Amino acid sequence: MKKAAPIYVTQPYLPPLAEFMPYLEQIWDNKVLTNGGPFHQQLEQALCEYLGVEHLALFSNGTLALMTALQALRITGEVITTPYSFVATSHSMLWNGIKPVFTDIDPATFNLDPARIEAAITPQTTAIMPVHCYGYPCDVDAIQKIADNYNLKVIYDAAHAFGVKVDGNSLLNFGDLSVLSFHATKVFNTFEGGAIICKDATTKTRIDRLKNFGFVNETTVVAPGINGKMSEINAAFGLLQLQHIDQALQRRQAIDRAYRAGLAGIPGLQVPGAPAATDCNYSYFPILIGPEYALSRDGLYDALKQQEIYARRYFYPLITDFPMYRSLPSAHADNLPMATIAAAQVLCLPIYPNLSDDDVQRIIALCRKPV
Ligand code: T4K
Repeated sequence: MKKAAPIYVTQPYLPPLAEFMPYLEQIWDNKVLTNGGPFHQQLEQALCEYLGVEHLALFSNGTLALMTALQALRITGEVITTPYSFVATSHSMLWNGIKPVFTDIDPATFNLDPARIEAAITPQTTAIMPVHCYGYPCDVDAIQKIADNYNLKVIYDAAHAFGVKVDGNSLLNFGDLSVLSFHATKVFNTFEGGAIICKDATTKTRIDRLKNFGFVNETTVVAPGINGKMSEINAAFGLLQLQHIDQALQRRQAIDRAYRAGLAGIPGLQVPGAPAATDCNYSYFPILIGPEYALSRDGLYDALKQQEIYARRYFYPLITDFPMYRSLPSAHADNLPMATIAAAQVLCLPIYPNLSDDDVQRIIALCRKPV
C-alpha cells in the first residue's frame, strides 16, 4: 500500500501557477519591483474593500508591522500583553526598548482577560497589546473601556484575524491599530507579508513614512524609519490570492465542521470555539486535552507524529518561558495560571484548504482511538 504523505499543521494555499504568470509578465515589463509600485497600491485598496477597513499599510512581514505600529504611536515604557502568543508579539516590544508586562488569559477565548489588566497598569504603562489568538476576538469593548479610563493606546496583534467579523463589523476596526500577518502559514498569505490597519489618513502617512526609512520626499527624512515595504511580487501574489480567498475560507469552514462533529463526546477532549456573533476564519483548530483523555497532550502529539501527522502545540512554551522574558516579575507562572494550563493542554490539529476529507476522518479516528 502507498504510504500516506505527511500532514502538517498547515499548508499554504497556492492558486494555479498559470494564473500568476500575467502578474509576473507585468512586473518584468514595467521593471517596478518595489517602493510602492502599482501592485502594492492595488493590494492596499483591494484589502481595504475586502476587509471593510479605512486605511491599510502593507509590510514585508507581520513582525516589522508590529514593531512599526509601536513606533507609529510613539509607545514607550511598559505595554500590557499576553504570554499566550507567538513570540513576535513581545519581541516587537524589546526591539523598541519597551518592557512587556504579562497578564493572564481568559481560558474561554485564550485572549487577555480584561479583568486582569487594570491591576498591571503602572505610571509607565502607555499601551495594551492584546492578540486575537486563533482569530477568536478579544473582549474589545472591555479592553477599550480600560484604555479610555487610563489614557492608553490599544494595538491589536491581529496576525490570526484576517477577515474575522463581530456582529458584521471587521474585528480590525477596534483599537488604535491592528496588525495582520500574511505569512505562508496564515489564512491569507503573500509568502511573507503583513499590514497595519489604522483609522485616519494622518496615521497612515506616518506609517508609510516609517516603513520607508522615514522619507517624505527625495531629500527629506522625518523619522528613523525602517525598510518594511512589501515587494511587487508579494503584492501581486496577494491580489491573486484575494480572488481565491472566499473559496479557501469555505473549505476551512467545512473542515472545522467535520472536526467538531467527529470529535464530539470524547472524554477529556474539549473543542473550544469563538464566541457567538463571530464570523470566523477557521485559521487554527485548537483542541484541549484534559486529564480524562486516554493520553497526555504530548502523548497525543507523539501518537499523531508517529503517523506523520504533525499537529502543533501553539502556544507552548509560553512566551514568558523564553530566557529574555523569564526574569520579569510578570512572567512568573503564579501570575499566569490560565495561560499555563492552556499551554499544557492545547494541540492545534491540521487545517488548510487542501486537507482532504479522508485525512480529516483519519485524524478524527486517531484522536478517538489514539492507542
Ligand atoms: N503575531 C502572531 C500572533 C503570530 O502568530 C505571528 C506569526 C506573528 C505575530 C508574526 O508574523 P510574521 O512576522 O511571521 O508575519 C509559524 C509562522 O512562521 C509564524 O508566521 C506564525 N505566527 C506562527 C504561529 O507559526 P512556526 O515556527 O510554527 O513555522 P513552521 O515553519 O514550523 O511552519 C508550520 C508548518 O507549516 C510546517 O510544519 C509546514 C507548514 N509550512 C510552513 C511554511 C513556512 C508549509 O507547508 N510551507 C511553508 O512555507 O511559525
